[in-house]
Amino acid sequence: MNGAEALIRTLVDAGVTTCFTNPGTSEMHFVAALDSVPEMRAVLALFEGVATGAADGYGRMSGSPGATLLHLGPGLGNGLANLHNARRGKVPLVNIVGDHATYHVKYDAQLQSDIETVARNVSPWVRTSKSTQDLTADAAEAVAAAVGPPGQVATLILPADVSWGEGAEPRRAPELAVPPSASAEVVETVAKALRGGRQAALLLGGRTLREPGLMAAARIAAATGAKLLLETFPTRLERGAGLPAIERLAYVPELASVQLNGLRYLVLVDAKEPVSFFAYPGAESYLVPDGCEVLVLAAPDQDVVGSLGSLLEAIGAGGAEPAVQPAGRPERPTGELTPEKVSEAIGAILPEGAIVSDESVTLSALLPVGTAGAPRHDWMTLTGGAIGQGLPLAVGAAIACPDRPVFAFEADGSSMYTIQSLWTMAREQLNVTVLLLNNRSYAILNMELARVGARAGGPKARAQLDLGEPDVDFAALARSLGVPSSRAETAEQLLGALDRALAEPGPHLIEAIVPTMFSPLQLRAMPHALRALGKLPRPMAAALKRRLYP
Ligand SMILES: Cc1ncc(C[n+]2csc(CCOP(=O)(O)OP(=O)(O)O)c2C)c(N)n1
Repeated sequence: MNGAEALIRTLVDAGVTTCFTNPGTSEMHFVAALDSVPEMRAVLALFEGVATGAADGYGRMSGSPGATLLHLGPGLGNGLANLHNARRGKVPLVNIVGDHATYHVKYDAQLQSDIETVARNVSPWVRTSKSTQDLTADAAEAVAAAVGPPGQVATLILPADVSWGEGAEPRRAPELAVPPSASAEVVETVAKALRGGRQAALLLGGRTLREPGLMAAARIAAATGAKLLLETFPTRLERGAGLPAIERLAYVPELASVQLNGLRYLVLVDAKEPVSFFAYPGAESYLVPDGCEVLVLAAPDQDVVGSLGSLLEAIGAGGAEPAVQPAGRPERPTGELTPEKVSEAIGAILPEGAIVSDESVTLSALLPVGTAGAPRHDWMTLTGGAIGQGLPLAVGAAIACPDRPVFAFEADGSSMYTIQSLWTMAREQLNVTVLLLNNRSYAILNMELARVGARAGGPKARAQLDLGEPDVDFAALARSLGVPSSRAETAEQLLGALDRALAEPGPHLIEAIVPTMFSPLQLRAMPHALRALGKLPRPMAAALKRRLYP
């Protein structure tokens, strides 16, 4: 066997069975070897950011690492933003990056670059394989590193001669280590804090956001009166009727502060201490209130769900009745489209078992509201804040779960970073409904412009945030990439298009023309209103926060 064949066989034996590719000359032996290992599915992406984001979506939904095949430093660099999102989401991912043959490096040919330095930013495990004989052991180690926990990006750099060299043998991945649970002492400390009758909250993240973790946390909350919060940008959240409906920590730090205000204990379970997404002049970066003690029940490298189970037992809350979301859908909306009606329309149709990739940016505060009581579904968010993730994530999720309907709620500006995803959806005939939310603006940046205290934007500043002139015709763009499309300006048109998309197999794009969430007047008032919120009495601030950010 040559190196490439043995490498692919090793990956498949370790459970890595899908590779999202954008190859070049240095990866040709890998490409040629694909046909010798039928269990490996290879999916072509027309930009590396699509390949890396799709591998992320695949990993989130299958639980096994997705692989990429990228072309040297520039190819890896093109895929970096979505690898960053995968890193932040603690998603297992194996990056295979082709390189020049080892003996060619010294000539500094055109595509020569320092691949390891590019990789290091997103990938704690990086290795350049030195020989065909070492390659499969390196690959097995890469898979184990990617799986974790915590899940991570592992980058295996594959020189062309290591790939084409003969005499390689497939290797089995090492047994995965069993992650440790929280110690009895930690469990007792947390149980004591929760039982003490003082204001306490559990902040849940990462792998706790599936049914077993959510149910255990909801029972603990029912027994102790502790508050439950979710991290702001979950990697994969199970939600809907019958599951605990837990408040997400708000993106806007003033609103998050209202949620955290008055806490005596904050218990972290696979989550980080809350900090503001950005710094704003005169505002706090660290959001844990003074006088609040942070306790870590379980860190990302531990058995986080098992640790919640131990806490449940220590509290004796196993029989407690968890508060769960009742079933219920909004009425089908009618008339001119508004952000609220988009949320209601989705809530009215979201089918059982749907998978949502949410990159709706300003609308992402509203869309979860309409869908709260819909049948059970999974919700994936922009874990690292680097836009251009939503469409590739939907590609990967649809490949991981071919029997489930996938939705991409996608803001117009963000979509244009990785719009090539539509072509892969068409080629692979993926069951993805893209709801393209077109407000012809980088709307959230208008809000940020007001909030950072920059002076009111002049025409040049405004032009950097406006996406009109020319308007992108997303329906036409989708058709040109092979995806059937339609445009909706009313709620009736949107619902009709959603019904059609669900009835037919394969991908669809619905371009919804939606006004921006905030008027210029609201934007101007926002910084003052948010500042005033912090000065209100706690119950009043909390009630107001719920209206602003449900
Ligand atoms: C890779 C990357 N580039 C740029 C940004 C900065 N950025 C954040 S939001 C945004 C615009 C979002 O606009 P759109 O997707 O249309 O959503 P809207 O705000 O209109 O809802 C930009 C450019 C980013 N977060 N990530």
